[in-house]
Amino acid sequence: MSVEPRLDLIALGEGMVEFGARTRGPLHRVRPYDVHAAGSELNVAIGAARLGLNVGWISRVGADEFGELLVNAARADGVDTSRVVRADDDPTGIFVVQRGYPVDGQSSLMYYRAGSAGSRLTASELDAGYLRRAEIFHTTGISLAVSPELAAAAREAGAVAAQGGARRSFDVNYRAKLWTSDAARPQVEAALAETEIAFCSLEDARTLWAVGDPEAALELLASFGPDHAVVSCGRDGAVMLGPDGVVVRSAAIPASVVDPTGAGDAFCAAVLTGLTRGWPAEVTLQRACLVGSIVCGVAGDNDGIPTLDELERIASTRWVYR
Ligand code: KDG
Repeated sequence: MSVEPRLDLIALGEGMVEFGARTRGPLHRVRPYDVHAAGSELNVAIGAARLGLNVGWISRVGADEFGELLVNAARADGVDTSRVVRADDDPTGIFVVQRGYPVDGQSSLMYYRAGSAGSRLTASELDAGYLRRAEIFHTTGISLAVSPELAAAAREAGAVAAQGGARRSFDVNYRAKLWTSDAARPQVEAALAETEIAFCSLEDARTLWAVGDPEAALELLASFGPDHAVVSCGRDGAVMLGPDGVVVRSAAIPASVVDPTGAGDAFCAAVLTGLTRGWPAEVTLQRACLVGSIVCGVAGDNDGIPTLDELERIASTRWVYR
């Protein structure tokens, strides 16, 4: 009997097609759009695969053109999509990005995902044998927020993957358009209690727990249970706490922001790659900040994520990390 190989990472969550406004301004005046594959967990899967990990993505997409687009995008980077369910009756979700308006340098997202195929993934559609092959299982607060079915599927998948020996990775990824902070807090805390590697932006820590100091946010995250905690602080870089109790810091790499959406996912993919490949903690965090900054400068959630070779080349030409 052949034993299926382990996967470095399995990410679970809804993929979405992004319509990113090409021009700044209110969407009712925007005409041209760029179309990209997106969705937080899919971004992480694509990013980690591009950086060299062996990755699977679990999701549900419509049996429609946009479902095809997402699956093709994942496959193009070598992500295994064999456990992506095709739904005949539900459409693939989309979102539209308004850029640089009303606040310069910021984007806002409009979701068209109610009743989408991805929001209707159920625990009964999971392949337990596949999940047990994961070294790391990753999901985010978005999956908890989108629908009760998807939240239950994400929790069940994490539990099964952990039985198979996976470390569970969870990014808080609070989205105010999906739920309130009061609704999110208890569910996010419960997820963190069942997580080994936790990610949170300082902005989300502020929103959910009124914590605005990076190291206090790290401690808070770790207090829920994870042995690895990472807090991204935008233009102020990032901090990471490892199982050895050592806190590592990295400055942000200045970027001229074209599209910040997806930068947090790219950052997360790079941290998970560093942890998997045994990079030193400082290198892991610096590379993750660099990847996040590169992604901010490129349109699309994951289009700017470099391959490992590209990343090393870029790192060696930027004076900060020479
Ligand atoms: O992190 C990027 C995501 O916000 C984007 O891809 C859309 O998945 C998405 C969401 O639910 O916000």
